[in-house]
Amino acid sequence: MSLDFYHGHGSPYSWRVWLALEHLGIPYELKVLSFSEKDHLKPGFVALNPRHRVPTIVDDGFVLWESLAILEYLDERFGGPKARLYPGTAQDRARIRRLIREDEADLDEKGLSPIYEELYHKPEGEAPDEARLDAARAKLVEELDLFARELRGAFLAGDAPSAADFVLYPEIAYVKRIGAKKPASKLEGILPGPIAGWAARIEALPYFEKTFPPHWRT
Ligand SMILES: N[C@@H](CCC(=O)N[C@@H](CS)C(=O)NCC(=O)O)C(=O)O
Repeated sequence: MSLDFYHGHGSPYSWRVWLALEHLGIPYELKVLSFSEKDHLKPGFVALNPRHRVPTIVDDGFVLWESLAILEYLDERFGGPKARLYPGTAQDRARIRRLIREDEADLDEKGLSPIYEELYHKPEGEAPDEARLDAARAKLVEELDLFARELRGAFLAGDAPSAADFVLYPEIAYVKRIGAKKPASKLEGILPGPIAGWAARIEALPYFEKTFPPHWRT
């Protein structure tokens, strides 16, 4: 029986799980929920996940949400000698979890999210808070530099992508998109060379294209 994967295009949390499913070669059925149609609030989905969030998976009747719990579950259940999300020794795996925590708590929460909020979530007619934008941009630059120094070969944990790469990539895709769409963000060209090169390697993965949010192509 294949695994059901409930996804929303543009959700960074869901995108990380999609990349992981592909990397591990797990057969799955993609179920795309439309946020604009409020599919996530419809009774069928809320009955599955009372927190009405993507990603959510159903594996042989077992329902799981929270992207990081899903990544660890997929690795334990389906990871093997050909592909792992948390490869290596206990120390290697602990480092991957540290990078993921830093991505969420530092790069995202203190860098990217405040920029996103200022530029996309302000009430109509309210100008972005420039001081907050500047502080968040400076934090993002600092974080990108720290992550650039965490590369270990082609990817963050060696020559194959890991859970840390799949968690970081959607954030970097947002940096690129906001930079291109909102000049006021001053994010265009902000990626340090090693991170730009790493992002290009993720984008060259054979399964990457199908995971790219279709509404971002315009
Ligand atoms: N911590 C959760 C966050 C998931 C999340 O916030 N998903 C958003 C999309 S980016 C969502 O489904 N929101 C719909 C809602 O909250 O009703 C995870 O890592 O999976």
